Amino acid sequence: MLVKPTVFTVLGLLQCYAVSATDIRLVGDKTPYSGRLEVKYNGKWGTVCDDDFTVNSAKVVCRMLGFTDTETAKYIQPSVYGPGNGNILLDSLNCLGNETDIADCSHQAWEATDCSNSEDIGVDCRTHMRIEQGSTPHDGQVEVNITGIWQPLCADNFTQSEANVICRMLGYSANGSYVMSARSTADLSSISSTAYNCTGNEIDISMCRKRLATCSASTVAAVNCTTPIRIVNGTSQQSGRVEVFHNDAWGTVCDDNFDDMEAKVICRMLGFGTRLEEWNIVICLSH
Ligand SMILES: [Ca+2]
Ligand SMILES: [Ca+2]
Repeated sequence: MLVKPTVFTVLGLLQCYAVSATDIRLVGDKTPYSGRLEVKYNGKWGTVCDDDFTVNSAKVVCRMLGFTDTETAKYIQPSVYGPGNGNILLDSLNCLGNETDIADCSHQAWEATDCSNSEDIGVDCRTHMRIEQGSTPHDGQVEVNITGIWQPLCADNFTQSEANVICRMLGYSANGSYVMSARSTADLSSISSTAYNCTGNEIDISMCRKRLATCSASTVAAVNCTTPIRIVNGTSQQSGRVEVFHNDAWGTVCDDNFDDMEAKVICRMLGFGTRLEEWNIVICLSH
């Protein structure tokens, strides 16, 4: 049977080729939001020189890493995250800001450089968030700063998933977060017009799906990021074995290195005063 050659021609024309993006990463900081910029070329990781590096190049880096609010992107002086020990792979990298890959930006030939590792550039991609007006430093109204102005986040469909992401961004365990709504005196125009739908695993709120918020001026998003903790099986409400809530279950705390300092923190979290401890049984004293 004859096969019409045009079929092959059409299939050939439709064939797509995957264009692979340049591999990049941020290294040398204790958070995943920032660090020394490293790039992979010919199978090896190396750094990027600070010559000609602007905020527009930082925006492209953050976009490549999945941060969508690139307005908050900034570059960080080389001294902050320290020098890398690999080769300097890019010099005079200079992006317009709208590129989707740094390889598309202007730069010297790969590996051609007159820089030293003391010029290795860093980038910070984090969205700026804070919690305000709470009853403790661990809870309060959620505020986001993308445009240079702090704006309360709308409580529109604000759930545990979004609270998890926000608590993690603030340096808390995501397991401790729960949702509250706060009554706010903020007027509607001061509230962020963006609402977020997160899965809960994102490292930054800008990685969540965004939509236009439907907002009431009196209700804004709020979180409590305190780690859930309790003491059980003691002789009173003020003593017992320490348990923390993690991954939807209560569990215990090992006594290794556990001393008065840890007990003091736990009693304070439970609203009690000073403490005593013996093994991992904590006894809190009333004020
Ligand atoms: Ca330089
Ligand atoms: Ca140079």
